[in-house]
Amino acid sequence: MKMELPITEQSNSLSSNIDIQGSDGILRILKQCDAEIFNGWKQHKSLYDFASSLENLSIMAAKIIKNDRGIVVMSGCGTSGRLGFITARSFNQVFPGKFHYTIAGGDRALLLSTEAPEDSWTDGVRDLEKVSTSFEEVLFIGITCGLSAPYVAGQLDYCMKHLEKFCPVLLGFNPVELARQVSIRNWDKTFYDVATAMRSLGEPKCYIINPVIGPEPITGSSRMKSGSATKIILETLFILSANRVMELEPQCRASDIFLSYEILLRCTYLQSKSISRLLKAAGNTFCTGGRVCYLGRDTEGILGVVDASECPPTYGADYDDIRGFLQKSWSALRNNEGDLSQRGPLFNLDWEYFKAEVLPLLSEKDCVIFVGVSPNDAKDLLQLIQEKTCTIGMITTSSPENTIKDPANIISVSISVASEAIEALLPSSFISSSLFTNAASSRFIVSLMSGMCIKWSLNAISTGAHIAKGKVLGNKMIDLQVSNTKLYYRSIGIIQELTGASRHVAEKYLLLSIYGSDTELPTTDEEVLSHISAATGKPLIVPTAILMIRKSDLSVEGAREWLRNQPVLRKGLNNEL
Ligand code: S6P
Repeated sequence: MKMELPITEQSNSLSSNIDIQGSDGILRILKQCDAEIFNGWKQHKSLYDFASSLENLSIMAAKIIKNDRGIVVMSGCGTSGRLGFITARSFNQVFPGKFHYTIAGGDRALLLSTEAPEDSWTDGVRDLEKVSTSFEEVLFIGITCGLSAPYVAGQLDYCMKHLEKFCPVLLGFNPVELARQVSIRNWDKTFYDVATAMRSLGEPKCYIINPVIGPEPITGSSRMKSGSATKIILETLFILSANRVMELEPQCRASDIFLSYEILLRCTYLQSKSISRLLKAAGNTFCTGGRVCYLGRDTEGILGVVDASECPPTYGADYDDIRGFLQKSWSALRNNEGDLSQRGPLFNLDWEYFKAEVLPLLSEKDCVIFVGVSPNDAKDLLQLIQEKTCTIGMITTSSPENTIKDPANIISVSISVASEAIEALLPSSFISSSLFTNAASSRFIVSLMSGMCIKWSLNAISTGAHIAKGKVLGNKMIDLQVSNTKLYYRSIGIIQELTGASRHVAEKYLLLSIYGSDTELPTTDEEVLSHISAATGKPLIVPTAILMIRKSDLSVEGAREWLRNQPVLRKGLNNEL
């Protein structure tokens, strides 16, 4: 029997021709796909159906936050881990020291894609034990959009063995039936086993928050809709919890908060015209061999760094193709391991580093985008960038009465946040709490809202620019890195789908592309892992395999040469695919 693909790995029918759209068309499709976060998908339970579970969970969270020896831990791999980190960082401003995170691969993974540690369930357990050891009560939220990451499975299983201390929560976007059933190295459990065990235990011992929000606009790119929904759910949960801890009346409701985010989505796409101009500029930059730099500060700047960090595994991008810089660097991140800038140039985030090392290399081919900061607030730097004649953009948010005036010669995306969104997210009682001053609380809520709009805009720009560069075929990423088991099997699926080849042939050509010569198909998990380590860091693996199957007379070298001359695969094959 053929297994149904998890919804997070399915192809979205709304975006099947996204690769041949211009920038306006790309924006229109992304808008429709993002709307599914709120509208739901087919017969499945939608975001709004989880409102009451989140309200119940917020009672548990509030109890744990009030306990002197209680903490919240959020954990995940790749984007999921980064969003856990960002949420912990934000809510520590409200309840200092209460929010913690673990991320597969440690803090280096906040910046660089280290996809391999995702496969280790034991690393997950080790990291969770470390962060939770000196506490007596822990709300653990394991984020895995695909219900698939072994790192998170190990942690959830550990929590279930220690229910006297942990309340485990699984956050993801597939029904439990579609949780991953692939075996996990050195373990007798699959993700599916863990998820079904959680389901049997049920609330209030543990929670599964898994609305179905429909497939991603770029197949499998969970940084997009799933990442946005993760941010919405976590923020909703902790706004509700903060209300409870502060014993505020009236308590706000989860569905009202969801509605605010829905309004924010509309506010963002009302700026489609200007986002589209910036997307086009970034696309032109990539097509002419230039680089895109985000310059941001605070949470918005971190979202820029995160958006850039996701492009290498998703599109095979080079780390310098698109890179984020953050004012005040690591001290602004407030991460577990502190300043990592000594680890090498890729760990240098600071604007000062940008000024000294990157700015001198810029030219008219390049594009610099200010994120969450008006270039007028960085006048000296702006002038230096203007002298380099590169394209300059900015993305900011503001309340309607406080709109930022667009500076000349800058492609400006200025998202004006509707007051209805602010009102629902900012319950009056929240403002008057003694724990949080009025000004601090409204700054906090505005930064959550602004972050959401900025995430949607940046995702659209970086995705659209890679589409322009030919890194998407139909709606499939075709130059992904083959750097963990999920991506290995996803690559085989993409090759099969785009060539009609059997699974056997698709895997054979994948290995041919990795090694440049015929290789036995793996029969054990260990062999799969060694193919993954051979593939890690190698460019154009999947497009090369596709091309060799489609043009049967091409050698590996011939296919690579062909791709160097014609990076847009569909165009090169005269729309045959
Ligand atoms: C996805 C991103 C990846 C995933 C990571 C975790 O766009 O590139 O880094 O976040 O693989 O996936 P999941 O399904 O466990 O959240």
